[in-house]
Amino acid sequence: MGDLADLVLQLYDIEAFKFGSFKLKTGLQSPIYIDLRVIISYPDILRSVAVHMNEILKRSNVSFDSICGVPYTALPIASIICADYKRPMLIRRKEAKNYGTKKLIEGKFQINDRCIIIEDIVTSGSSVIETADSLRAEGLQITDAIVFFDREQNGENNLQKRNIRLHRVLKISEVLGYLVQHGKISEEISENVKEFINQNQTQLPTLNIEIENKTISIPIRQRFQTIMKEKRSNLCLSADLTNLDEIIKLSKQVGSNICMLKIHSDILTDFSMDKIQQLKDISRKLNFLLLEDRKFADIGNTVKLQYTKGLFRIVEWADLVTVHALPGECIVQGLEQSAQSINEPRGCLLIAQMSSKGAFTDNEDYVKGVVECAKKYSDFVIGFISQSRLTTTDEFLHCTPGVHLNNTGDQLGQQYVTPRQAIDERGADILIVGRAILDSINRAKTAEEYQQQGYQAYEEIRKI
Ligand code: 5IU
Repeated sequence: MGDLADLVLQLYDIEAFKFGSFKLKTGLQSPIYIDLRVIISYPDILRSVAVHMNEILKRSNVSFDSICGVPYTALPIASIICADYKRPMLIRRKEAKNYGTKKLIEGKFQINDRCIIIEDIVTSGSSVIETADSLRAEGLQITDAIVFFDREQNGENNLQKRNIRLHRVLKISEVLGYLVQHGKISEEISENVKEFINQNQTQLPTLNIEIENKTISIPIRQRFQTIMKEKRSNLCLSADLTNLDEIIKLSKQVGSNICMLKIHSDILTDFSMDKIQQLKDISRKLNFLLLEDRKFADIGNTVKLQYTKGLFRIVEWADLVTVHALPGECIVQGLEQSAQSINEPRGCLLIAQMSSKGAFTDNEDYVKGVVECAKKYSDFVIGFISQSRLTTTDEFLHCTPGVHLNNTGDQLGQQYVTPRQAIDERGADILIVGRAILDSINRAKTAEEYQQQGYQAYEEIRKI
């Protein structure tokens, strides 16, 4: 495999690391310039980089089904690892093809496959995150990335926030150490570079939302479960705000902490299909589902119209909707039929029980009927809004509103329990939390607290 110090010296000789004063794309003057693209012209060095990365991969003990290289420099590296060690490879295109299949991911995979990302350099982590987002949107599980070189500009932290562990062959401080040791650069240059790195720590890139026109073909139930597992979140934020611009802003702040965002489109004063598309794009980027809490309650024919027509055209953007089972199974039939017109998976949550005091849903026969209806239409009904565990299997997700850490209720009948109680005593999988987060001073921080407490209790109690 060769010594790591030798490899660093070779990289220095081929000018993969340059020292001086370089103007970066951002306008900053940098005392170091790193460009690993040159390695493709030096087959021995290229192979050596791949071998070292494979070593790290082996040592990480991560089990996986495939490897995905990030274009461009990491692609030849990933090819060598895959060919030498007989591992299946995937490629994520930079752009979807605009002819033929329009695929973004090339190569064979199955939903829930575990995939490792391979990258040459990590600075902020944004290219790894972008690749992970695309792979996750197709149902792959991404937990780890192997990089050759870490610039130590906070990429590790940024990736961790997106639930990706970083494994690297070399850190910039190690490279500087080897080069000083072998007399290639002075102590002073090394210190200069360290100072520059310290002063240029990156934050998770702010979202640059592009309209993404991707088609997701994974069944919604599976997608939901994958999102929960990957993000370690069973938190649904109930964004009961009356302004969609504000919800869009909020979704960027808390998007990485939640598995679902619930809205009431009929309370929005500024609803437009353009704005809801923006929210949809954020939900794709930050990997959460959109739930329209419409609480449909009419006959099949009417709900078909309410779901597809009017100002809101809910079926076009909501991954999930809430539905009262009161009218009988015809309501689910109507919605399911309408959903077939959409080229994306759709589903619903049946309201089995309510959290409000004196709810008329507190009736055993009614609840039994709801469960039977869910079982009959289990392709479309993926779970319940409930206040207790209604089935013994894990097929249906139990979503529970009425959650607050330091309040017991409001003036209008809401009754609260803590996240742990909601899971333990009320059988929740998903916690629906509204005002506890919305009314807090730091919504992002509070969302993170509910995410952590909620998921920890969920793991312990459901033993997942
Ligand atoms: N919600 C309930 N209870 C229910 C059902 C829905 O609270 O039984 I069905 C909704 C109402 C609100 C959110 O949109 O869940 C809870 O918000 P708070 O956490 O702010 O109470």
